[in-house]
Amino acid sequence: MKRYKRILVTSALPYANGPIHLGHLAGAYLPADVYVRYQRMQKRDVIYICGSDEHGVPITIAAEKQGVSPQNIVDEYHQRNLDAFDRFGMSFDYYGRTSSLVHHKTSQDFFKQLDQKGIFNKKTEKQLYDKTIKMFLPDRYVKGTCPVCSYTEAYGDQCEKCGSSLSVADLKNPKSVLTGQEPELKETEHWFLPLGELQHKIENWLKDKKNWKPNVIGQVRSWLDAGLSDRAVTRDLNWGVPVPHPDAKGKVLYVWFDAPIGYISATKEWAAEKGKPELWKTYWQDEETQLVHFIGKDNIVFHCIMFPAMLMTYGKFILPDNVPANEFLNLEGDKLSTSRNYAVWLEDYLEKFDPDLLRYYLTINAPETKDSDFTWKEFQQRNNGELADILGNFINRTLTFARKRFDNKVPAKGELNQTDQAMIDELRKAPTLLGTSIEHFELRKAASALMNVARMANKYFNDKEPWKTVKEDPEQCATTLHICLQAVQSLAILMEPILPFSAQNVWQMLGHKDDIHDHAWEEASELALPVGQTFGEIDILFRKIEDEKIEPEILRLQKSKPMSTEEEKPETERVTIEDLAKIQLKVATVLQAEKIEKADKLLKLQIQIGDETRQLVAGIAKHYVPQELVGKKIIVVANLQPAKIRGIESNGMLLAAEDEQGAFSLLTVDRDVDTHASIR
Ligand code: B3M
Ligand code: ZN
Repeated sequence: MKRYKRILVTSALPYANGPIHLGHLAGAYLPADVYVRYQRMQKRDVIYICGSDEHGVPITIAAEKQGVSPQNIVDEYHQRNLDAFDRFGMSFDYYGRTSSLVHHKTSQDFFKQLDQKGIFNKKTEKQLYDKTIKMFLPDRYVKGTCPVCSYTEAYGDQCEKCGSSLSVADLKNPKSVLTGQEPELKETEHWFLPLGELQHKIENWLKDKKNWKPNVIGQVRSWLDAGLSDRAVTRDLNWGVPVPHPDAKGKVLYVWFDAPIGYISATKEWAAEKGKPELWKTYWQDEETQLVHFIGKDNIVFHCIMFPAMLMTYGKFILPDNVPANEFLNLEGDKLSTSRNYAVWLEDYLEKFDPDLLRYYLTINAPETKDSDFTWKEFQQRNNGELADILGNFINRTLTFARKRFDNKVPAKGELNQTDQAMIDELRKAPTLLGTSIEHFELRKAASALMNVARMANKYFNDKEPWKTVKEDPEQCATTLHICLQAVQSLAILMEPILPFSAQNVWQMLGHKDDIHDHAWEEASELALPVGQTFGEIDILFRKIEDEKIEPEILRLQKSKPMSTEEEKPETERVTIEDLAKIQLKVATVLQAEKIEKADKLLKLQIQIGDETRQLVAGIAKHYVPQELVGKKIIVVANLQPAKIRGIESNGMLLAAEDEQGAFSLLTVDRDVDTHASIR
């Protein structure tokens, strides 16, 4: 395998439209961090670049939902995600954001360069257009009836009910999500990257990628076998990098054109921050750089076909040496779903558990070649049965025994017997064993190998019986503890990439005053812990996790677990009188009604129920003007959990009826009962 002068590592830029969850970590971020930490311990020239992906429809949809601007959304989540990553031990050298000026300029330069080379094909095509708001509609902005399962709320690109991926032309009676109007087809011109014409170059570049993961090569092969087609690199959107072309008014760069360029602009920002603004070129434009993209499998086509095609046609840039994409992480046997809050959010996790426990479990259970499953029970078992009982136990019993029996210092070793030598040989081999796995992106294997070193060390401790030899053969006992302490030091170095926080803790327990990162990977085989060194504060490294800490997490997920089709409640399911009693229906009078800015389906109502006034938000703006509601008696569910809709508190829900023809009416009373009335 070619040895490069330097390594440039990137991980996929997370959309800044929501918090980070375990699926993100297992897919792209944690594997990259483990790999980079290892390369740093090998004292190699390596930089780790990431950042927020702040354009595209995911951002504008989040903004629409919350009734705020896209900039508000990205400002919030860029910082929240960066903070959460930092607490999780992600060691980026730079974490940029694609709304930055440097990124806008870099992306526009990239586009102009390709355009001046005549790379793009310009084509006119018909797209759905909402004439009410004069906006072309991206797929997620169109809803209609799914042609496969007749679900009436299917999106233009996917039906969430049957999972079919759709093209917007497939939808029956499409409606604009923003106005509810029927969109019309309107011509618009876009710039296309001619991937079809570039296919032979891409195939030629890929042909020597023999060390790529089979799941990655397999997916790329199927794209190539199907024949690549041109990809539009511009969009009719008002949020994104404006297209630098006189004919492109109102158009922005397609998010998957500008986002990968985000790796380059973030490297530019990193170099400028170091006071060496030209340094980025050494990483991106020198063949002695090994470029590695860590991503999830849904991003393979963009990192193995589209971005390399862009880099090739621009010229001067290096191409990815490897793209070790991971598969997906499932949750308690089901697919993660952010829309249903069926996820474990990193921020929530960090409120309750230490980062290293999750780093270990997501590494040893990583979805490297197939999807894997996160369960809280296995998380607990891996912590209790491996981190605590094997690794932590060995370190703690060694240090406490040496503190008690050898005056809190490292004892000198005496003559070695076969068992001693065998343990020393294992320690000498360990850095290469783990290092080779990491170099080949087999991090599950590296995590297992780390735990096996700790298993062997525990066995060595047990076989040597220092609790006996301390009386019967003190020199033998000293040799045992000397070797065990060397094993503790080796384990501290070997665990650093996966368990960085614990590694530093062990380093300090051994009495070192410096930072473990000042040391090198190979020291794990040198057994160089000095005789006579005094230990630092000794503490339990991994505490057991009790059931009562895990159960609430399991319960929370069960509540938002997606209902499988057979469990889906049939329409005619009967409810009991007790079920009905749980719902508190009340008569209310509308005191005030007003529209909500930028949310033309919603009205904000102040209502009176008995002696209480409260506010609720209702999606009735299409059917009622505010003034006609004042004084009206309506029926509300009074004991519904309060919610925030577009950032506005809504406390309750009014009842209304709508028929197939779209006729809509609020439920009300036909006689003048007052608002103290209870409904039965
Ligand atoms: N923002 C994240 C995703 O598709 C996407 C990655 C961009 S990497 C240049 O999950
Ligand atoms: Zn469907």
